[in-house]
Amino acid sequence: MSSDCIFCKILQGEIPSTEVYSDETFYAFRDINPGAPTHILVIPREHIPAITDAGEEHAELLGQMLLRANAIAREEGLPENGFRYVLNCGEWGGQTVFHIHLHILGGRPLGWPPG
Ligand code: DGP
Repeated sequence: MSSDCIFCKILQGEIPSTEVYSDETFYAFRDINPGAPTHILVIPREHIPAITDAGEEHAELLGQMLLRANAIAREEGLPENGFRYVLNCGEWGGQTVFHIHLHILGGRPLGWPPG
């Protein structure tokens, strides 16, 4: 846990969020500023600031995060038409919260490349 991390505060229940999924390893919730009709963030409970901070010891965690996201995407009915995973990294990558989070975006056609 990091005391100045917004997502750690969400995990602790100090900041309210709309839960989509929760277990001992992951939490998923609706993005406060949705960029698509469905916009969910999947986060590990472990505080890892950015994907580039992950090491070999996180390989299983990161694999499980993608599989969890797949399950959530299926629950949300996204695979039929297609959807997108986004993992922003660092300032130029658009990362604003420094606790790894996987965006699940869907529910409309998505443009490419992103801005
Ligand atoms: P990124 O730009 O990749 O770091 O994405 C951070 C996302 O987190 C952004 O889409 C907005 C979302 N967000 C930031 N603060 C909160 C919050 O307090 N609650 C929720 N639900 N989402 C938040």
